[in-house]
Amino acid sequence: MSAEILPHVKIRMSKSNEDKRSLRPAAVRKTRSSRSAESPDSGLGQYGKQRKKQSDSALAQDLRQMSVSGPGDPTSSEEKQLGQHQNSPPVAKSAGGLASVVRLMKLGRCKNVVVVTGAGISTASGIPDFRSPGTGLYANLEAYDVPYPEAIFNVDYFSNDPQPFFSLAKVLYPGSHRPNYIHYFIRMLHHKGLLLRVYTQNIDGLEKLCGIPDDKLVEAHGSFVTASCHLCYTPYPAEEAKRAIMNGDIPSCTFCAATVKPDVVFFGEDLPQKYFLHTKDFPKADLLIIMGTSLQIEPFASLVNTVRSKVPRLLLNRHAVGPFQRVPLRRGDHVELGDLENTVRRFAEMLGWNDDIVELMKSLEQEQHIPTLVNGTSGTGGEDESDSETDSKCSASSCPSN
Ligand code: CNA
Repeated sequence: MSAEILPHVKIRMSKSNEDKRSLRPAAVRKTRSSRSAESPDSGLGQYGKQRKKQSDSALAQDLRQMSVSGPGDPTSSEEKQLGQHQNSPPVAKSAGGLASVVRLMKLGRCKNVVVVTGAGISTASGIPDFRSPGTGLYANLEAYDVPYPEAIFNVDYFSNDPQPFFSLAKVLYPGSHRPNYIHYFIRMLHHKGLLLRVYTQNIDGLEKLCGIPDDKLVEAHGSFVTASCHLCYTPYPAEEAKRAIMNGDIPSCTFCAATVKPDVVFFGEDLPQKYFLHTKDFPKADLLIIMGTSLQIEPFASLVNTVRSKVPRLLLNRHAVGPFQRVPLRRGDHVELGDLENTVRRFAEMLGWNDDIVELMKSLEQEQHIPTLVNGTSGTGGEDESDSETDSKCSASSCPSN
């Protein structure tokens, strides 16, 4: 299937011309087949040098730990079933899978971890993804009365008829779903001082809700936290927009009377400015973890090709996607297929983090530190502060083996 393009390369009308000029050059549209999207660093890079220095015995140990992960060698019959996606091409064999990545993390070689996520990390919270056969939103769109699935996130379609999106928004609005183990695993990466940034395509706000601070999070496809006119971009109180949408009303702009929508990014709209942090983060990353995404939406999907060429990339998903469908895999690529929550639990157990994550989940849920996102009085402010303090006390090299 070809990748969909979210052409978020224009700057919103409300932004100044200066902004337009400063952002446009960074927003080169990329495709998965584009060579320019491949790693900018063809040299060894920091990670490459470290690998070169690795002793023969360490390498031999790496080799002994190698396992083939994926549908060909599932850990359970359930995962076997889940791993065999209808249209999956032959899956490249992953040398090492989780074990190799865990080993690198325990050796302290992954101190700038970038995480890329999609709707698959939130299915365990009860939010359907787009493309999972049977359960995904695209397979269940009769209720929304749209001519084709993407219409629901098409800004021109919305302009003409906002109702399909507003019906879906009622399901997706933050408030009725809780972060799950996978979100807390990412938060634990931050807590251990290893998270450079998480780039999510999700609009459910669950990363924020589990306490990942704003400065560690890029919500590339926007969120429900703010709202504005879809035509003139005049800001509109998010809480009022939510109230109207939940009541079946259509919020309209106080300036031009066009329909207001939450600031989730539609096809044909711009990505938030924060997205462009990727130009610094990906070349700096020493480990890329990709979770729960079909890597179908551009330009986001091509981000995974912009880490340095020797940097390990770990795909955790139900089936191989994007560059992980290639046979053979790029050296340093690892794939672990199966149910994401099970895989991430296993990952955490191998790192020795499971108890910490369970404890963190319990304390946050019990202490009701779940902030209200829409009214802008997010409780993450206080939490962020304490979490950042924790980070500064936590030496990145010593934490992973804790
Ligand atoms: P997608 O295209 O639906 O892909 C999801 C991927 O996750 C697929 O490859 C699935 O196989 C995989 N997956 C789903 N559940 C599991 C699981 N339990 N274990 C392992 N793998 C699993 O969604 P993408 O995120 O790739 O597409 C990007 C879209 C989806 C963004 O624009 C989002 O705004 C949009 N979206 C977001 C949400 C949300 O915020 N929770 C929900 C639905 C759609």
